[in-house]
Amino acid sequence: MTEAGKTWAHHEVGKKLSNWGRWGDDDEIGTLNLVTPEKVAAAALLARTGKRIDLGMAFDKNGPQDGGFRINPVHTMTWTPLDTAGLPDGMISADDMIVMGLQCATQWDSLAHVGYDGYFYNGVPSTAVRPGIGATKNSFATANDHLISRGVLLDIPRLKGVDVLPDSYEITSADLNEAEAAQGVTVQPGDVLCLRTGWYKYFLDGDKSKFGSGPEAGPGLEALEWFRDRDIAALAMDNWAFERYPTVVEGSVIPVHQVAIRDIGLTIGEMFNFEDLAVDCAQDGVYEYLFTGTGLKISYSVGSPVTPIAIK
Ligand code: UVW
Repeated sequence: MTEAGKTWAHHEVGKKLSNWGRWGDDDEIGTLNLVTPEKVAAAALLARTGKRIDLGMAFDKNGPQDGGFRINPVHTMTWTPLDTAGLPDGMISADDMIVMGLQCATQWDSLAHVGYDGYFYNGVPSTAVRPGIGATKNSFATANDHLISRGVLLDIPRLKGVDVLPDSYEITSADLNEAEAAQGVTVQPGDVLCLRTGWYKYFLDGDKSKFGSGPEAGPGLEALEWFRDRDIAALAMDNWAFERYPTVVEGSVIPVHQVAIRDIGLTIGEMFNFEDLAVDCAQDGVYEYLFTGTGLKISYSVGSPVTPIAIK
């Protein structure tokens, strides 16, 4: 499409890679349709030893947010044993609540999170995401039971022999092919691809500014065709912006988000922790596992916090 006569490169890529209509005109979950019952049953067989590796952040005041419109979780005790003191049978209990941005830490973006030209995935108009209500279409609540599948880690810094990819490094389809060959694994339809940049190290080191702003490594527009061709169900990243940042697409801010979410219908994840998983996979040479990351069924939400787990 054009704006004041301008053709946007990423809109053209979006047209080519579009999945609109592929699973019906009313579909709201896009590539998560590729997580079939057969896929889940096969993925379950990858849990061979029961070893669990946590891929998520803690949801607490020490989260990655450093100002701006998203806040770290505010956890409050609404009821403690002090409130139940003196009950005749000695019972004690506790309750709590949390206030947080759904996008504030390890998270999924739903297909109502980002679009362009007035539309979200599958032709859902921008008006479907309403002030005071939320996403009346493409909400995360429709998606979350599909986020159990075969997980595959592609470790790009390991391929390149570094701890963390350089600032603004663009992960290409050639990198993805080389990582598969080096690791002896093939990404298959319906997989949740876990793509490591090493960026999470900055968060672990306490450098929130480096982790959450400025030039960042990630995939660019070119890699989107690879994700579409391989028919992955979801793509989780260990960085903050998901994509190579800043983009080289002139005049755009997050074009890879726009095409991935709006056109391909790809559920994307951010701020996943792949550090322990990367060490474990390098040790045992096994880069596939049962991935669980269902998130929260929050009605009308445009995303969800998640505590994803890899089970080997
Ligand atoms: C935006 O900031 C719009 O997106 P994300 O949180 O997915 O990076």
